[in-house]
Amino acid sequence: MIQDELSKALANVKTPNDVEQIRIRYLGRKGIITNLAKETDFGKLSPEEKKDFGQKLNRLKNFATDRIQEALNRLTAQNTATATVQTHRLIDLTVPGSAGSLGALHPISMVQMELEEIFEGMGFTVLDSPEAETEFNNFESINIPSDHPARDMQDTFWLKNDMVLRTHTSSNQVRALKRFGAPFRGIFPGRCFRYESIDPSHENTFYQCEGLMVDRGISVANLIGVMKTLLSEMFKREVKVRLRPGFFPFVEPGFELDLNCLFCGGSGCPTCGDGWIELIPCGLTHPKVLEFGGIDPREFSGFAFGLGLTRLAMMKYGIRDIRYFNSGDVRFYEQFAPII
Ligand code: FA5
Repeated sequence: MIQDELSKALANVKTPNDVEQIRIRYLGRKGIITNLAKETDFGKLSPEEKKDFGQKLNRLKNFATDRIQEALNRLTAQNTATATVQTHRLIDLTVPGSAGSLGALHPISMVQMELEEIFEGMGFTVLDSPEAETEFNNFESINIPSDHPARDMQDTFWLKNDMVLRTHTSSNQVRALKRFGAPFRGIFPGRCFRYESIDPSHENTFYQCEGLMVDRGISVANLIGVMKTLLSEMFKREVKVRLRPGFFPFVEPGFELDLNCLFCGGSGCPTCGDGWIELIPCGLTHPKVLEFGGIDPREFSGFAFGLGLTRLAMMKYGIRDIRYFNSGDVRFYEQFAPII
């Protein structure tokens, strides 16, 4: 029986191509069912027999067409189910999802942004500045000629083109005065470099934030007022500071503003040594610096400070060793990532 043979053949198909081969074998131009009509001598049949043969042939064609379509449907359903099972094998929906990594700002960037906001609130402009400097800007313009002993305290990296990696952000004082004139109020945060023995509070690459204010009648009272505002806003609490004389060729008088160590409360520890962290050297701008900047020191006076930004970040976040900042240790940085 053609029906039985067809059904048997379709039961074993594995792919749509197998089904197509069977379709061609039975219903194709020279297929078994198609040939039935061709091989029959209709002339010898009575009208009744013709009608009967035609109906049987049609039923057979419909049977074959339906079974073939069913076989195709079955294969498609099987393929979809297999694909679904495979996908589910790859994606285990019961495993908790892994949170995307957002990254975090470096603690120095966070402190710098906070500083900028505080100073902007006091009317200071924030200025960007180059890390590779001329010897003139880094030393001479701020009253440190080549034979001055202060140069020994700030040994640095010299470039082949006679530029230096700046040792401090004070290198911007005269540049800013020349460009903006007086009155002036600005800060220059940035990276500095020194040929330094590294220990818990000294790095060869660290950040400072310079501040400069020049106007008529500026005195030490203005300097202290600005420093107090800065520290109370930064630490959001009372902190103990001390002001002691300090020498810098570009200020007169000069001071060291030290912060009472927040780790040991002033008793002394590996981070601070004697209970105080040297944080903000400062003073009234030396008349020579004003002159280098094209400002008349008889009309204007000013103050400047060079805040140790990296050390401020240490105090703010309780980081006991400065070497973490440049360590590249992700575990350190991750602690500053927002919790999601
Ligand atoms: C200066 O660099 C002066 N230019 C600061 C200044 C500016 C004085 C304006 C007066 C007026 P000093 O070398 O002390 O000064 O450095 C300033 C601050 O930078 C220090 O108090 C300290 O907090 C930080 N600092 C200096 N050297 C290092 C270092 N190797 N590692 C980390 N922080 C440092």
